[in-house]
Amino acid sequence: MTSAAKPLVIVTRKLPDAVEVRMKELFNTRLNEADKPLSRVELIEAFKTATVIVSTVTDKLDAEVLKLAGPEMKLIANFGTGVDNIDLAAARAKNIIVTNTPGVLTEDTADMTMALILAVPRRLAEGERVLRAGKWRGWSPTWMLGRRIWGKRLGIVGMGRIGAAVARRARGFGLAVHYHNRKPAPEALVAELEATYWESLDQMLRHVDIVSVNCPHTPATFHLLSRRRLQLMQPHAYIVNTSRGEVIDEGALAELLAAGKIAGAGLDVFEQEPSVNPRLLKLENVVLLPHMGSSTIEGRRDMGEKVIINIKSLIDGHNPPDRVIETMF
Ligand code: 8YV
Repeated sequence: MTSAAKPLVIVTRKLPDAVEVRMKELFNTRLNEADKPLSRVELIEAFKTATVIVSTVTDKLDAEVLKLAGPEMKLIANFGTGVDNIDLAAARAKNIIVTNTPGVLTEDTADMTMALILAVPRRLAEGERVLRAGKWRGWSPTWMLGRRIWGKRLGIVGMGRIGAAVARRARGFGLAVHYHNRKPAPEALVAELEATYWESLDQMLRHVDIVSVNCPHTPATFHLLSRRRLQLMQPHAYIVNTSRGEVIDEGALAELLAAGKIAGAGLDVFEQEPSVNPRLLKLENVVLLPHMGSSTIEGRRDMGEKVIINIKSLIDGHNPPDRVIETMF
């Protein structure tokens, strides 16, 4: 087959070199060397001409964009696990398959979550800021005291792959695992983690010392951690989020942190990325990261590999292995 006869694969962002090289070998691939996110007009144009779009979290693929997809358009191979950037119903209406990259970023994201669980109560970023600013006056018995991790209760919101990976790490740090999920986790996992299931998120929030948000963002989880629920947390409690900003009411969180109603927060994700609520930026008791949860060289390579397998499967007439359907969420 000549390259011209191969289906067109449009990649919206710059991917690791090894992934791009392989994609060019296999497909008629249009890359984004400049890594400048596509404008809405460019996205629509891409959907009109391509057979496959490789999208990322920074592409908003809503009903308007999808409705304008051309007859060749068959697959959105999302480079990422979360698919809240894609209107799945609109894709289905156009018979466009959606795939994601589950599994390969579980451990990296869990590591980053654990890093935040440690960093916030132990005031890691705050201490570093003081030192770099040249304001460290030397050791003191009463200065820069954080809170002990060992022996505390961790409440995981969403016991999926990442939630379970966080729980495994947390146990090594002496945390008792509590979790809220739509349904109890499989028995073997509960036994392994000695985890306590809370059917009521409200009740769990009242009882834990650290909350970790690990559920996907869906219409059902938008502002799951609402102002009312955040107010149920104990004033000494902390919250970390490596999932999606939209799961927490960010404005309410900033207010409660500033008022001392919540002790601290570790956030890797935000409601309006790359904007961050300015009130959060002023607080010392928060650690703020620029959506780095899965940012490892190995993780990005594995994500690319998954994307390639999904595209290749479709082109060869097979079912892409990581097909996403709305009822999964
Ligand atoms: C990805 C993520 O880097 O996979 C996800 O859901 O949140 C990130 O870690 C991003 O989505 C890439 O599209």
